[in-house]
Amino acid sequence: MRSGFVSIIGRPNVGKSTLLNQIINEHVAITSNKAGTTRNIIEGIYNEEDIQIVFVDTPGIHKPITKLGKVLNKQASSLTKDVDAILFVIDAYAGLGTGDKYILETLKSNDIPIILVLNKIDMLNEATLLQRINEYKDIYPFSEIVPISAKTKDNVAHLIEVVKGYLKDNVKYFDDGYFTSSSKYFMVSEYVREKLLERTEEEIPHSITCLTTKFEEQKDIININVDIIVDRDSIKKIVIGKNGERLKEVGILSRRDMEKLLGKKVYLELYVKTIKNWRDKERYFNELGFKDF
Ligand SMILES: Nc1nc2c(ncn2[C@@H]2O[C@H](COP(=O)(O)OP(=O)(O)OP(=O)(O)O)[C@@H](O)[C@H]2O)c(=O)[nH]1
Ligand SMILES: [Mg+2]
Repeated sequence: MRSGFVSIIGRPNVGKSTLLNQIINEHVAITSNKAGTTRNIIEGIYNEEDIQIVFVDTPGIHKPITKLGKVLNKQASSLTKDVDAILFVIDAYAGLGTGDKYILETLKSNDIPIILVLNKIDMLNEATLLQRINEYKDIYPFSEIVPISAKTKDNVAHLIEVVKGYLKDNVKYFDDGYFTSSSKYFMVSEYVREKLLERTEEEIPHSITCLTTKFEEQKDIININVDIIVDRDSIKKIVIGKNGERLKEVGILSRRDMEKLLGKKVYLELYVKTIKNWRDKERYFNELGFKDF
C-alpha cells in the first residue's frame, strides 16, 4: 500500500478544480471562468489497488481585498505543509506573471517537492509551450515539469503516474467508495453557487454565498432547500432574474447535478436572502459549516 497527500496550489482561474475533477472523475469541486471560484479546501480521493492519493484543491492565491480573501489565502497557504508533494498549477496560455512569483516566493522555505503543472496546453502550440517551460524552470528548482490540459484530460494520467513516485505513507486514510471528504450538504450548496457563477457577470458572483438549510431524505426523493445569500437587494433582483427566469434555470441545472451525485430524485427549493456585508462577517464563511448560521 502506498498513499499520501498532494495539494493543488496556484493563482485563481488556472484550472486547479477542473484538474481535481478530472483526476477523481467526479464533480467534487465547482469550476467557473471567474477568478475566485473555490472558497474551501476540497479533498478528492484517488483510489487504485494498493494506492490512495488525497488531492487537496485550494482557493487560488491572490492579493486579498476583503476578509474573505484573507481567509482564502490563509487556507491555501496552510496546505503547503505536511503534504508529500505540491502541484503548482499555472495557466500556460497566460504565462508567467507576478502572481506566480509571489506564490513561489512563499513556497521557497519548504523542502516539499513541487511539481510544475503547465495547464491549458490545448490553447497553445508546441513552440510557445517550450518557451513557457523555459520561463518557469529558471525561477524555481521544480522536481518535475508536466504539461497537461485539464479540460481535455490530455496527459492527466501521466501526471498521476508522476505523483505516485512521491507518496511516502502506507496507510489507507479513507475506505473504498469515498471520493471526497466534503459533506453532501456542502456539495449541493456548491452546485447552486456554480450555476450562479456561470450565469452572472463581474463582481456579482463574489457577493453570493450558498447554504443548505434542509436536506430531508425520503424513500424515493430528497427534499433540499438552499439559501442564496447576497450582499444587496439589487443583486437579489439579478439572481432572481426577469420573471424569476434566472433562478428557475439555476434550480433546474443544479438539481440535475444533485441527482447525479446522490443517485436519487431531488426536490429543490431555492431562497434568495439579503444579508449586508456577509463577506466581512466571519461567521458567514467559517470554513465548510458556516456554522453559526
Ligand atoms: N482551455 C482550457 N481551459 C481550462 C483548462 N482547465 C481549466 N480551464 C478553464 O479555466 C477556468 C477556470 O477553471 P477552474 O478549475 O475553476 O480554476 P481554479 O484554478 O480552480 O480557479 P479558482 O478556484 O478561482 O482558484 C474555467 O473556465 C475552466 O473551464 C484547460 O486545460 N484548457
Ligand atoms: Mg477552484
